[in-house]
Amino acid sequence: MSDELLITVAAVGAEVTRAQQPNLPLLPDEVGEEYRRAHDAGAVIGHIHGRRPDGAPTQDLETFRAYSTAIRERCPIIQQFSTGGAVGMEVEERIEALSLRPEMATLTLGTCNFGEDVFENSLPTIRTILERIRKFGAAPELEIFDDGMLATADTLLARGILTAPVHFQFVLGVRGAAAATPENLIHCSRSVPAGCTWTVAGIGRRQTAMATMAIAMGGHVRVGFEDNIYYRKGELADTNARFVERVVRIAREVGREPADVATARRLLRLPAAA
Ligand code: KMH
Ligand code: ZN
Repeated sequence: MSDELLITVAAVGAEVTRAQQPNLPLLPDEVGEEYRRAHDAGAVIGHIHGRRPDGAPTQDLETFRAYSTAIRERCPIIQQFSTGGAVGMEVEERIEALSLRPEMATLTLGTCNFGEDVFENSLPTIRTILERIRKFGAAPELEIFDDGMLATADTLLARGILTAPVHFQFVLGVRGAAAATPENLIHCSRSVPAGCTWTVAGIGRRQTAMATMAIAMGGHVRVGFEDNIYYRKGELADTNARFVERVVRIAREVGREPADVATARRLLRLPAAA
């Protein structure tokens, strides 16, 4: 188990609205400041979705260029572009910003219900996204929403389409996919091949409980408005950094320190200097 804790912040997301969370960053300067605050608090990976100024989700190249520049000007957080985008997006839209060569990009390994919608990731879609991720030199983060996606990870690793060690993200608590329970987190963590790293993103009010479990188990943590907007019951968080600060406090209580960016690159096997 690594003593260093990788903290990912998912500060924007594709679904949460300003009406639900008035502090949601949308414009490039707001996004840049939000990732800087989270990085100052201890986050080393920034999971990024695009939004238009009116809040509509977009994976548009120019939006990502503006976000990426605004973040880079302010802090060295490792940029991880979403390739999931929002439900219903065409795959080409989901991956067009990868030409900006982010250090990391997500790769969801299957289709699942997503609230009232369906998050579609057929095998041909997965292959298309993976090819584009490789073309532009990003490291994939395997997004696992349920057990079927773990099975797909096994298959792709066995066929050599994916190669270990690789980084997994367990997104637990989406309505229609695997629940954010201790049993599911243990099951997921036991499924990753030796040498791989893993992170959990607990959705909604399970965010802190899942993060606490992962810290104790030797895993890593994702927090942020994409997954949860409340600091505690009935109290909206004023910034994503609040979640990061809380995770850092919990981690230190059990002897784990937040990793810095250089350590994160080493743990994730990313090239040393971007
Ligand atoms: N917005 C979700 C439908 C990812 O970022 O790669 C998909 C998602 C996964 O957030
Ligand atoms: Zn996402």
